[in-house]
Amino acid sequence: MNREVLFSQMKNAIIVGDKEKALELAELSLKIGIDPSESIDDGYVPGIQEVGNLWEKGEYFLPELILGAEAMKAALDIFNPILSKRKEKIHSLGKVIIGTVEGDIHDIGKTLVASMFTANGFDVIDLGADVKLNLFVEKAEEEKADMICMSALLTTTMIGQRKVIEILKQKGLREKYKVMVGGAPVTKEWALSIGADGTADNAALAVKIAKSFFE
Ligand code: B1M
Repeated sequence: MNREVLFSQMKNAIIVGDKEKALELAELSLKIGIDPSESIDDGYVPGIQEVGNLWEKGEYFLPELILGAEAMKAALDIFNPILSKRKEKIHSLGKVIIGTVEGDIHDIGKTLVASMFTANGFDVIDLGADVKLNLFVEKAEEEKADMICMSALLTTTMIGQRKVIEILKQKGLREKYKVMVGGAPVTKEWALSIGADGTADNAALAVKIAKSFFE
């Protein structure tokens, strides 16, 4: 099958929330040798973005949003282990604590970023979604991490990123860790205003920036 057709079918599977189809196409793409990153970036992500657009226009409601997300997760569950296994280096580039902040259950982008970090030689501790703000700091201390990464997809939860940086400052730990923030509503201006070390609007850029911190 032509790859453009395949990507468009992937996109459509997410838009209509067809989990079986999303899975089937993910497996097919691997069988015919398409790189998982391409399928994610050119097929599945445009699909979930369109779901978001339709929801914003009032054409989709919560059930459609959930079906789209479940189809997306089913495909990513096939790709994420493959991305994670592509370790570029034997020695770890650094230890990363990552999670989506408290009050926010969006975890698709965060999981993608975590897989890309792993693939590129970082040790990753993924705390999941809806992570208590103190836990980012506690785990970083406990695990002797190098970097704290926080994802937020809601304008109402972005504030959690700032609070974690404040907690670090209160405890005199701010200089001990690099802090990266991300998620669809996060801008460079926001990252700068809260005193984060960096932000990225996609997983590949997140890796590039993280590498620049430690290399
Ligand atoms: Co929600 N949702 N959602 N949702 N959802 C958004 C975010 C929204 C923009 C939709 C819209 O209105 N267009 C909107 C937020 C509006 C706002 O705050 N301004 C919204 C809303 C309102 C909600 C609810 C409140 C709906 C409700 O219940 N009434 C609710 C929130 C519940 C909660 O969290 N408390 C809700 C729920 C859900 C679902 C559960 C149905 C599902 C999430 C399932 C899941 O994640 N397990 C869902 C989904 C799927 C979306 C959209 C459609 C897609 C998000 C996604 O997965 N994108 C989203 C619309 C959109 O974003 N256009 C939307 C794909 C993913 C690969 O991209 O996460 O941006 P993203 O990650 C990227 C980059 O941002 C970056 O790299 C990733 C990969 O390239 N990145 C980082 C991410 N984290 C990073 C961290 C880094 C660096 C880079 O360093 C630390």
